[in-house]
Amino acid sequence: LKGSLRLYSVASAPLNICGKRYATDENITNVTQSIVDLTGRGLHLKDSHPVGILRDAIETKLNSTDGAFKCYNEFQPVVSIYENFDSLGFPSDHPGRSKSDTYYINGEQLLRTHTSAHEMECFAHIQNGESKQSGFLISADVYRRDEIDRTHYPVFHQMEGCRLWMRNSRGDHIKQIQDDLSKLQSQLSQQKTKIIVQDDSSLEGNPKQAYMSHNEFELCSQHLKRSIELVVAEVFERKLESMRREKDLEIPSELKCRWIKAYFPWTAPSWEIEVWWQDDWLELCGCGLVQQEVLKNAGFPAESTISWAFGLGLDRIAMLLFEIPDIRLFWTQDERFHSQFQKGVISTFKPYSKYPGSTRDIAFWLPSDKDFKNIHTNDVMEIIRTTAGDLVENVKLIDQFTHPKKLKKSLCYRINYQSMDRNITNSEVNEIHNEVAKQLIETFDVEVR
Ligand code: FA5
Ligand code: MG
Repeated sequence: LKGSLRLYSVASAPLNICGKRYATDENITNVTQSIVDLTGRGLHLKDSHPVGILRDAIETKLNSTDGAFKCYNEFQPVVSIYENFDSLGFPSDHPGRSKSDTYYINGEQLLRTHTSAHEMECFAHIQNGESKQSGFLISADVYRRDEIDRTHYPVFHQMEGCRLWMRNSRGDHIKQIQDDLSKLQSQLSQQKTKIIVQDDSSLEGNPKQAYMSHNEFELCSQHLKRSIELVVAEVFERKLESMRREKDLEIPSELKCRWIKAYFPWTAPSWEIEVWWQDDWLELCGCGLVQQEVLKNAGFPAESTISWAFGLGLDRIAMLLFEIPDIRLFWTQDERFHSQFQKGVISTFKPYSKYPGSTRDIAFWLPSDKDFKNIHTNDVMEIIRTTAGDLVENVKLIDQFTHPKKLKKSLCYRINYQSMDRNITNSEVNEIHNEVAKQLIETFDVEVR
């Protein structure tokens, strides 16, 4: 296993991330320089970048009802393991913690895998009076080790949203949530696009927390669901309107959504919302009522609050709204991309050119003394990403088999090389592909077939 860590341990030198230095640990660090290079780009802050335009549209809509949300958009990507996992009640064996899924900097710090990592801190700002608002939105870049294709990139963007009410024995908060909910409902009814909701509200296997009354639970979860539906109605309405303008098509004015049961360690009950879009269900957002444990960690006395949270992925929605065919385009520096978008406008991306791709296979025997499971697909992806950067469009494991006599295992990956911005020559592809092979041999001791 030692060998497999060599590439990831970016020497034993400290890492410089967004202007700060972080100690590394050769047994833990798996952040590569190519990932460090993606930190601090702040795409969600650029008001004429699709991700930034979408963030702005959602913030504006959610704050148009009662201005309850304080917006945090500049949190740094390095957080503690405590903030990302423990404070949220992640069990110690949760798969999200594994090194094959998460970028670790050292034994205490990592690149956040979701914006929920900042929930506790923002709740604490409400608790200690630093924020006078009863809710907040957090938008940021998040990092996950993952496969490589047109909808997956190791960095994407999320928006976290939370709302909180203080409980009291007179039940003032009940009146407050009712008022807040009716404002929300009237706003939702003014949207031109009607949301048709499927909601199997069964709580089987997804129970409410015992401390809240059924009425509190109902009001708070209605407020959560209507808030998210408002976002969905607004965002898709803009898309439907631009389709009406730009395409001569019969465009529906209804949108089908469904709420389905989910599980998150720090919310109960939990749900996900999916939207029916171009003949498929698209997952947009996870959410739920916040567990008392998190609010206690933020300084609130037990059972003194009732609160909801959601976490929305911005990139997939932005790809759909702006008709962006490949997620790598968000990261390009090419002006032909950036000049197409302007603040506040959802427009359709016009591809400036389609550059041909070039496919190469790489097949190799795993070292016979090593269990096949020791090489995680995400580790192979990381090597390809580090070596070829944004010139990889797609990687697939296309074949694996075990030789019956030699008891050796073979894997074959198919890599499609393609640039978003220019033509790449055959000899350039060959050179990169050879380098990928070399890195696989050096790191995993494999035998290329
Ligand atoms: C979370 O990250 C939770 N933190 C969400 C949450 C917040 C739940 C608050 C409860 C309360 P999940 O891993 O499902 O959950 O990601 C949330 C959303 O991010 C998804 O619904 C999806 O829209 C988006 N997303 C997840 N993975 C990717 C990816 N690889 N690429 C693009 N978008 C993604
Ligand atoms: Mg999910």
